[in-house]
Amino acid sequence: MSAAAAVSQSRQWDRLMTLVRLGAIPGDGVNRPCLSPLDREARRLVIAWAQEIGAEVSIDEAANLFLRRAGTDPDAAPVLTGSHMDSQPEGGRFDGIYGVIAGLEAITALHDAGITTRRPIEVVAWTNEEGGRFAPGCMGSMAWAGHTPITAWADVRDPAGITFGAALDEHLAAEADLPRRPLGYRPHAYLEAHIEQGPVLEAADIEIGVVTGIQGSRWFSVTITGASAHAGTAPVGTRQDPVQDMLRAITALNELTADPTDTLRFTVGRIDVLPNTSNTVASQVRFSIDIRHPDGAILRAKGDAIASTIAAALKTCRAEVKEHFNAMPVGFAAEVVETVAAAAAACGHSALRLPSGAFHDAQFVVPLAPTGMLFVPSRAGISHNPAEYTSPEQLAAGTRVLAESLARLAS
Ligand code: HGY
Ligand code: MN
Ligand code: MN
Repeated sequence: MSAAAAVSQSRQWDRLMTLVRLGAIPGDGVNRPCLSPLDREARRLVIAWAQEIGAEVSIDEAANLFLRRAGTDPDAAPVLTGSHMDSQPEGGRFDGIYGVIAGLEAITALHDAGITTRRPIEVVAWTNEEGGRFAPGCMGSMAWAGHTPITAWADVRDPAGITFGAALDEHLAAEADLPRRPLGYRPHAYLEAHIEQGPVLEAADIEIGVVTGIQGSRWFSVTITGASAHAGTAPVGTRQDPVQDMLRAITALNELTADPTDTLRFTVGRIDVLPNTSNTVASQVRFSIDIRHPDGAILRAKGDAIASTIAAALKTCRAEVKEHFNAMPVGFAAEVVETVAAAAAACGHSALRLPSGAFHDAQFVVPLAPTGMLFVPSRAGISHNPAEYTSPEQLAAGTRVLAESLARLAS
């Protein structure tokens, strides 16, 4: 039996639906923050499933979780697959977790089919890909890849004021029973399965996305400081109102990032106002900027113009702009891209090559090893939303192609 044939659609779906209960929110969504008790409960479930097939479990100092299936050559560089288990605050049931469960299902299928591979295969669950609780995202993969030390984010606070450093220490203490491994290594190859989170595959009625690369993303946080005042007595003409200046800044940024081809993506997704009461002119406003483009030169030019554009737009307040995420566009390795394309053909699934609009941990593995991704369709292209949906059949098709690809890369 081939690895693909041994993939169990029902086992995979049942496991995904079991994990949905950990952080379930109305509308079939999930809110499972990284390094939370819910995250730890979900990891314990995945660890137990991995131990059923004798996989070795370990974590590193960034709390990245690894499930290792031995190969015949223990010294061979492993093939790495996986994704993330943390979700957006109003996330869906499949973003991230599908790639971890698909990786687990792939090594379980190899186990069930009695297939040995020369190389070990490791499934990873990266810490804090989303950046929803602690910004920025991809902290686990950036630390693992040597891109940024994990200590760089120790003082980043979540909305409740808890620091990333404290949350990580608490998490590592709770998982002190798990073997610890050093941070980082060079895998033979990395292949991540993920939902597309966009409309392309569904619109083309295609089963598998052969991902060619990931567009670039830059995140900034903007703090505009004014002076709080009484909403009734303070004349508008004398106010230093950061909310009004924020509107001027965002209007100017909309002009800076206007793109008739709708390729450049500019998003303000988070706004915090202080003191946030209806009858006090705000003292301070903080808002997020997420800007993306597949062309590195354009992303650099537009991102580098953000601070000056804001400064020119303000009337009465001052602004501080900080960049805290900078992931330039990456192209995936032909060796992995072609392996996925060949595996999809071998499994009899239609395939389409496309770039990724969402960023992924794979972006940071690219400098270390031949890297690629495969996508399964998202209904109506919806993601980062409880309505996110991919069918059991579509998920199983992706996992069959993943299992076949891993078997080829690991032999
Ligand atoms: O934001 C992203 O692109 C990813 O889904 N976290
Ligand atoms: Mn994701
Ligand atoms: Mn996401």
